[in-house]
Amino acid sequence: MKIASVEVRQLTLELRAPFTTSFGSYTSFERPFVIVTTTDGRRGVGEAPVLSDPAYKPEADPPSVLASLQSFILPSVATVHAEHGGIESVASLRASYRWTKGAVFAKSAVEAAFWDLEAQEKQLPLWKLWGGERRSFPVGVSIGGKTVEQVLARADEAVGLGFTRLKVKIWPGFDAEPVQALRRRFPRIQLQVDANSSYNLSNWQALKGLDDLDLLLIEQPLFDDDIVEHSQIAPSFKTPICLDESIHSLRDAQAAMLLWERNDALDRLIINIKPPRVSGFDEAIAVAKACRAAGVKTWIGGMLDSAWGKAFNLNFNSLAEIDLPGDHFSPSGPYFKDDIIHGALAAPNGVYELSDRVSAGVDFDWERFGHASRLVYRQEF
Ligand code: OSB
Ligand code: MG
Repeated sequence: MKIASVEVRQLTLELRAPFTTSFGSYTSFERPFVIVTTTDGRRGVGEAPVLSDPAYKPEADPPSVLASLQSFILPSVATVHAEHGGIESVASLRASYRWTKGAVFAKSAVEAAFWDLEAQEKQLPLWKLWGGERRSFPVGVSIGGKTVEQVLARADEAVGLGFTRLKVKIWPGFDAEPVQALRRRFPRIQLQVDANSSYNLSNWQALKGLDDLDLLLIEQPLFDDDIVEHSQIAPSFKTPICLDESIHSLRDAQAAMLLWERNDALDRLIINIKPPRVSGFDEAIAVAKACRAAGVKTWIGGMLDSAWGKAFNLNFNSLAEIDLPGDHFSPSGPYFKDDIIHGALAAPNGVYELSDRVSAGVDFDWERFGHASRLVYRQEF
C-alpha cells in the first residue's frame, strides 16, 4: 500500500444520556481519528476510542493518543514506508511501530484505518477479512446509571427494545442494591456487572453478595493494572471473574490463563476483548484464538465508540471464537446525538446482522465528519 498522507482529526461526540462508571460521569468526548489516504485516492479511517481523561486506564485519553501518534507512531510508519516504498501489510505496519511500548489505543487507530483500506482493496467485508463466520448474533447493552431508579429505567428501556443481555456498572456502596433490583425485575435475563477497578483488597468481599444472583461475570473488580490479585480472589467466587483493563496483549491473556489454572479456577476466567485496548484487531484475533484453545470464554467490549468504531467491533463479533454477547449498544440504542455514519446501527430484538458490504458495512459520513472534526496533525508521505 502506498500512502500519500495521514491526518489526525478530532471530533466532539455528544452522548444522548450521561454515562456513569466507578470513575465518573461523561457527557461528551473529544475523539481522535486517523485518516490514511493512499496514492490511488482511497481513504481509510480508524478511531482511537478514548475517554476524556486517564481514569479508565493510562494512555486512554486524547492528549496521550495525540502525542504518541505525532511524535512516535506516525513518524515510524513514514520511515518504514520510505525504506520499502510502501507498507505491504498490517503485519509490516505493526512492525514499523513495535518499538514504541504501550500506546495501544493510538496504535489501534492506525491499524483500523489500514484494515479499512485493505477491505476496500480486496472488496471484502471486515468480518470476512478477519475469518469470521457468524453472520447474526445477540448483542448486549452497558448501563452506566447513577441511581437504582436510573439503572432500572434504562434496563426497562433496553429490555423493551429486545436486548437480552444487560451489563451494569457498580462500585463500592452501589453494588448489591442495583444488582438485586435488576435480578428481581428480570429473573432470567443474562446479567453481568462491571466494577472498573473500584474495589481493593480490603473491600472486595462485598462482591460475595452478588455471587448467588446468577451473574454471567464480575468484570475487573480490582486494580486496573492487576492480573495476579484477581487470580487470587477468583477461587472465592462461583461467578467467573472477567478481565478488561489489565489485558493489553496476547501475553497478558496467557498470563491470566496460567494464573487462573494454577488457582484451579480456569473454568471461571472470562476475557473482555476490546480490540483497541490490545493495540488492534490483529492482536485481538490472537487473543480470541488463544482463549478458545484454553476453553476461556471471551466477548467484545466497547469504549463508547462512535458508530464507525462499533461497526468494526460488530464485524469482529463474527469470529467463531467469541462466546458471549458484547457491549455494542446503549440501553436506548445509539450512544451519540450525532454520529459519523449515514443511518444508525440497529439490532432489532437485540440481534445484529452483518451485511456483505465492503469494509465495516456502513457508510462513513464524510460530509458531517469533514465539517464537525478539526485537523490536529497532518503528515505527507
Ligand atoms: O469498562 O467496559 C468498560 C465504557 C467506557 C470505558 C470503559 C467501559 C465502558 C463500557 C461501555 O462499559 C461499553 C460500550 O461501549 O458499549
Ligand atoms: Mg469494563
